Amino acid sequence: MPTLSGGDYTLVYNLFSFTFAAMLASFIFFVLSRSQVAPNYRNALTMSALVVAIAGYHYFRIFESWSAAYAINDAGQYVATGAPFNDAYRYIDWLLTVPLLVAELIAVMKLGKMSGMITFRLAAAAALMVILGYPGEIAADNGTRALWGAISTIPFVYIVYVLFRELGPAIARQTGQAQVLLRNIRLLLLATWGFYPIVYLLPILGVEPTSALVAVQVGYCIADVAAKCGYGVMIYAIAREKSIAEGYMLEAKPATAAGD
Ligand code: RET
Repeated sequence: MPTLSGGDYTLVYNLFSFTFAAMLASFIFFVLSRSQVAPNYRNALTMSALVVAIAGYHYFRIFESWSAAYAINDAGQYVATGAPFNDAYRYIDWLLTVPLLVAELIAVMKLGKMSGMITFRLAAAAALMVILGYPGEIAADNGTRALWGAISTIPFVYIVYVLFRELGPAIARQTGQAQVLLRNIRLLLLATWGFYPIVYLLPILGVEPTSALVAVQVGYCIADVAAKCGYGVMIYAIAREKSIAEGYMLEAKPATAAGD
């Protein structure tokens, strides 16, 4: 681990702390929001809650691992203690959460008979993408990083293909605002997921190792908040919209006193 300036170290430290807080808050939001949607859509919100719970735990561990990996010296620089910074937490987190994220999209679309098979294909491709990316993430040389990155891009492209080609007709069948929201969430998914390989490429693109270490952590944190919390909020909006369109009434309006 390279020696870091106080600014670099605390930037990553604070961002881990913020991301952990975002996951906790999102968990509370998704759990409480379940009752706001029709029973048919509650599974999608449960999956959002699981995603941020799993991520919250892993961010806590990543945060601890970062603290243990560095110690401040007399010159105010952060030097490696020898304790390794554990990147595996992030990949285990993705391995569990990425399949759930695609599953919740399919759950909120309510595709009927098609659901099971599409979920399986997308979830399997997502898991494969993460597994194949890991050897490159921990590789010391850029050649190995590029090789595994390229292999991992194959399932990534497959996911994009399924989302934009195969799900197109199913989205076109949805009505009103739900259709607009589903088109938007698909774009959000592409934009946020597309961010990960770009961050992964930074060391290969010649970004100097210290900056690359900091930028990769900052980049993944931002992408995780958007892809888990932001995406979960959109799933909730779609579930709400569809619940209302299907005539689901949130609890009866409280009786108001005459004259109110
Ligand atoms: C890797 C390796 C390089 C090639 C590609 C990658 C894609 C990673 C993605 C991760 C998405 C993670 C999410 C986490 C949120 O819970 C593994 C960086 C294509 C797309 C959405």
